[in-house]
Amino acid sequence: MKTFYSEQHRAHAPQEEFEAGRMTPAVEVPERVEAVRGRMVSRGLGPILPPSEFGPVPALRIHDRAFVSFLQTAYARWTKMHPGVDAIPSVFSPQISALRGSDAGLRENVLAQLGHYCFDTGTPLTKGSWSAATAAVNIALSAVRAIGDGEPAAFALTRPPGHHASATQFGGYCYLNNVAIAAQYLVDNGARCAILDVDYHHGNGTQDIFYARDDVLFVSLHADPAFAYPVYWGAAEETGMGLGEGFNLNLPLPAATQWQSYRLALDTAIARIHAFFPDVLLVSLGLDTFALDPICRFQLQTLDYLRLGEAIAQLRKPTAFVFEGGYDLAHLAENTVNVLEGYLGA
Ligand code: OKP
Ligand code: ZN
Repeated sequence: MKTFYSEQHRAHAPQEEFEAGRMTPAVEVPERVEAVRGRMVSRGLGPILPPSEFGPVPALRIHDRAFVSFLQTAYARWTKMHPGVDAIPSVFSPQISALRGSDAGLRENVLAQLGHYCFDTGTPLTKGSWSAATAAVNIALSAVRAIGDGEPAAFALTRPPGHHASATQFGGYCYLNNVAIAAQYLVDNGARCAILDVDYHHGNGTQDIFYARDDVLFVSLHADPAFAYPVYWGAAEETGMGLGEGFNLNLPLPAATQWQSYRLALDTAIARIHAFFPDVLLVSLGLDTFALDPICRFQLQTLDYLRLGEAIAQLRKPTAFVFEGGYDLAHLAENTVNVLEGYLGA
């Protein structure tokens, strides 16, 4: 299996995020991807290749142009006012129309723009965020291009992750939606595709992007937003709208979910994907469902990830795995590679 990877992710190294009223150490750190890369090498899982350059157009098929240009330029503007600290919003754009201002702030003021283009305080925009995020997009695109060129499977070792980013907002450690951009690239090349999101957190950005569409199926297993991030999205009743009604399937699960019940939900997900008849499967591969994950509350074990890979292989579709979350540095690499080895061994 071909893995795509770039060192450019290292430029994005947030130190702290703001959560629950205080600054806490960042968990979405460069060591994550380096650990996985190390294990891919030691297990001999195939070549690790640099991404091709796809230019700005594929990301603009998904993301709003003003949002993208904000991401590209915001840190340089922020750092003039706040040298040496990452950009985190502290004022959010008002939602109640009667209270709206003139939007004048949005034209010039980077703080106003931050609160407009970001939906949480946990996603610092750092000096290297733009360069890492664009490399991650190229990695995801390279993986789906490899599939288009006839590879049965590919692994996009992306960082920062992408599934929380919508067309117009970043958040949840995500800036550009790698998996959505890759899916759109496939659609633009005539392939029908389904996205299976197995990250612990609901992929609200991916859901939002495809919510009114019937040409990309989104299926997600995740912690119930009643108790877990991203809190506003991920309920079972979110089934799509308009043309997209019935093409969004959320399977929220309770805290302390173990493999036995996870597997039942996975069977439901797999049956829905099967009925969609995709040409290509994209997997938003988060490993934060692991029992020892520091920020999550599921109970999957290391060997369960072999079973997860085997279950995904049952679909018998060309598959691109796109890396998302997973924060227990001690086991992340083994768990990730177990999914891929389970898939390849099935
Ligand atoms: C990104 B990905 C919970 C803090 C949540 C944001 C989590 C983003 C996860 N105590 N902060 O889906 O793994
Ligand atoms: Zn996650």
